[in-house]
Amino acid sequence: MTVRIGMIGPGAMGRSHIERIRRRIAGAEVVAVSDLDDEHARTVAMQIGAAAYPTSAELIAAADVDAVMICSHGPAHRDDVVAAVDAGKPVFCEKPLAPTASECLDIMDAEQRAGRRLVTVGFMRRFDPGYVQMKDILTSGEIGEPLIFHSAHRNPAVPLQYTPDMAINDTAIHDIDIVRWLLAEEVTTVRVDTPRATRHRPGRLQDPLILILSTTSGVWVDVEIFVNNQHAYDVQGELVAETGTVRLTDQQVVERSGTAGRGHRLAMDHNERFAAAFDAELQQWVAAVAHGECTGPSSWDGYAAASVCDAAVRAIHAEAATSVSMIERPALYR
Ligand code: ISE
Repeated sequence: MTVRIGMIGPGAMGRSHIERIRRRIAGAEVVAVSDLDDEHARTVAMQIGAAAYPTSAELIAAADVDAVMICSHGPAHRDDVVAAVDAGKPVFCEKPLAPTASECLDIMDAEQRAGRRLVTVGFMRRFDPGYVQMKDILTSGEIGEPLIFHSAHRNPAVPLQYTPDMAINDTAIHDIDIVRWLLAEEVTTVRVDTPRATRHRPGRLQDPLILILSTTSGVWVDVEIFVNNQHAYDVQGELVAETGTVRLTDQQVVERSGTAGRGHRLAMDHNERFAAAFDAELQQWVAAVAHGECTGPSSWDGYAAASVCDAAVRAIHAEAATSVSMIERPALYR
């Protein structure tokens, strides 16, 4: 079976997913697109031989759309995810599931009304071979209990429309999710520290930021968010456990020698750094949809990450450690 996908919001991320589906993902094709910018939707549709719909509601209702991918900006996610769930269609929603935990609750309510999981959230790091190996080593028990996790998330630059809250809701959310997934426990408190700001930040953005998280069992996590480092997309992670540590390496497979010395190049964006992870997450989603199943990060994961983000945004303004408040996990997500 070929899964016929309708994509809402084919911006930069959406278009890279379209390329991926056309070139590397088996069993799927994008048959419909819609965008707030109607002309953009028509242009993309023409390029890939899909239908353009003037509204997301019409795309979701289209009889030849089996499943929906939502790649629009975060604030637009909730209504479209809920509409797709109400229509009984599987949804792949790019992160964040929604910018606030309360919007994520609306999505979980829709799934509970439907009586089944239909939503998969695009937390692609869970599919990265480095993080997967780190989790395998931890769960094997070989290095004992986890104690500390150091994370760094660096971007070369961000656009002018990147707002201060996006450093949390759009960037740090990846580190928050990977910590929950790796340690299989929830984050309970968040503090946000603000080091000296780089002169290369646009406007009044606070950059870099340091998040200090602690988890249910007391694991201590530091996350450096630095989104204007001017040189590379650089994601670092080091897990410190009782009898060993596991650290991500850079993903390059060759080193080059020349007049400047010996070394490897660094990735410049998330598509390059996490190419294998994006392929794996989409292939798994397509295969699950084809079998009438729902796998991958759930709405609960989207909600839990958003709850930590809400607390982090409060922590910046309160200049103090803040507790994460979450509802009890509904049975559907246990
Ligand atoms: C972007 O939306 C991503 O998801 C990238 O992985 C992240 O590094 C970047 O900061 C975000 O804006």
